[in-house]
Amino acid sequence: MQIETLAPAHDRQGLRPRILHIGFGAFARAHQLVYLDQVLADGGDWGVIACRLNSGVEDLDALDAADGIYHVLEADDRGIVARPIGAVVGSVHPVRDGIAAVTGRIADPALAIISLTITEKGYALKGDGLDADHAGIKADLANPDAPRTAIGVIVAGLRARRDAGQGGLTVMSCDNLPHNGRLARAAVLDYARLLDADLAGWIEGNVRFPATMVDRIVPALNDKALALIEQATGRADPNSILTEPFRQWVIEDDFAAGRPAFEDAGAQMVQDVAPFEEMKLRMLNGSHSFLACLGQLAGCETVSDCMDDPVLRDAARRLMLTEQAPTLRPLPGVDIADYADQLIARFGNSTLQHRTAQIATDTSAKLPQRLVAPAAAHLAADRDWPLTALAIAGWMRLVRQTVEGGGKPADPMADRLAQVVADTQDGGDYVTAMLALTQVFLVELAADPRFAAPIASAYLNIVRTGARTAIANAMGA
Ligand code: NAI
Ligand code: CS2
Repeated sequence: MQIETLAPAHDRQGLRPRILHIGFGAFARAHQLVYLDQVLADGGDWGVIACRLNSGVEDLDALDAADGIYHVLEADDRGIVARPIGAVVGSVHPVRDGIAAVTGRIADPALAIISLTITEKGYALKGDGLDADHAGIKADLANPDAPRTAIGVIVAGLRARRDAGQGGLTVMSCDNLPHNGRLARAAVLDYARLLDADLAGWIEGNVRFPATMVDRIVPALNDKALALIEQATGRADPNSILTEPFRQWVIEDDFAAGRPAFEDAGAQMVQDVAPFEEMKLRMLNGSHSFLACLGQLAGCETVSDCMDDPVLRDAARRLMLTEQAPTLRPLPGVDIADYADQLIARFGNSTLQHRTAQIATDTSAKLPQRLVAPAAAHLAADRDWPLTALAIAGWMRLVRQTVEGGGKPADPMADRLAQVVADTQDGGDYVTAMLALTQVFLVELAADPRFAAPIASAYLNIVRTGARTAIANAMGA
């Protein structure tokens, strides 16, 4: 495979710790940091402190040892471009450095932005607000000076910042949640209110929470990608990462203390992110979850394997165009059929090796925005939604198969899911019990037979014929 390794885009003189990125995983390295690196080619002092909260001390040690520099490999079937990224100026980890090192970073007057990629479950949400029964949140509220959740850490840091007499800053969520700015704000404010009403007031007045739509497919690092990284850079570096050439970032222009000129690197700065977010979460992520669950049941290890199967490929495109697109607000300048074709082409990128099992991780936190909300829209409009029903049923089937096989679903609700399987006979009773999970399905929706019946029937079809035939039958109907 042809690999072109680029020279650094800028020298690193003058960078200061102005952004704290919490959740410095695969995606942040290949998305936000790439935009920033490109902005820095024109100057500026926007350095990043890479932060992880629980796992990942070794990765941060390796990053420090490399002076913050790593490579992003942009790959498609034609070749690879390896781009050095030099925006990181330091790292911090509460387990390695102590929590005061993290809150001290937030209190630093140089800091202007806390950006987040902490996964959907990292916000500890229930519905539109904080889940006050969340075990981690309860522990942090009992011991707020030694927080372990992201929300607890952010609020402890904001308290240190207020107490130090510093001004406000911006908390920018870059996770795949609908209205991610509003939800991050709700989680932070709900938590702060439970601790200290004055602090909550200070946060309301001084901290901005812009929404963002983020898009770039960045699979977890695997051995093949590591070998390509070594080939491109001479080092099997755990912080370097393989991704696709495509990237998109739509950002609500609402920052408290300045921001990099992200638009110079191609980001779209807008007043309302919601229509972009909805389009991406439903068209891309909805079909990703469809393929993750049903593709896995059909024996496909990766998304590109799914695209090699005409039944799955055609079904993904049909899901996008007939069951997701009709639920969206039109976006000026976006041709939805072109967008769908582009997604199918991106899914077919075989260099990425994007595992269906990885995407199926945490599905209980993904289904509501990706598939349940569109189904609710179809009910309201009296339209059919057979592929959406199959995707939801496919998740239920995968959970049952995993638990019955002696495994544990990789999901924040794993224990509850295992309990549902243990307590029910397979079939309609099981589907009913799954629909009663209020974290995933709104109570009134689950109680509506027009919602429950298609899912139960899709589930029984998957059990009877297997996932692939169930899809083929639904397509033929
Ligand atoms: P990753 O596994 O490489 O990194 C996840 C990061 O989140 C790690 O730093 C981990 O320590 C942290 N984290 C996990 N659970 C947490 C919790 N409960 N509280 C606080 N931090 C927690 O995953 P990756 O690929 O970086 O994805 C992270 C998120 O980025 C996704 O969940 C999604 O919301 C968003 N995203 C990912 C894309 C991708 O293709 N990988 C594309 C678009 C968005
Ligand atoms: C995927 C996303 O893991 C998942 O849930 O659907 O991470 C997907 O790769 C990105 O959103 C693409 O931008």
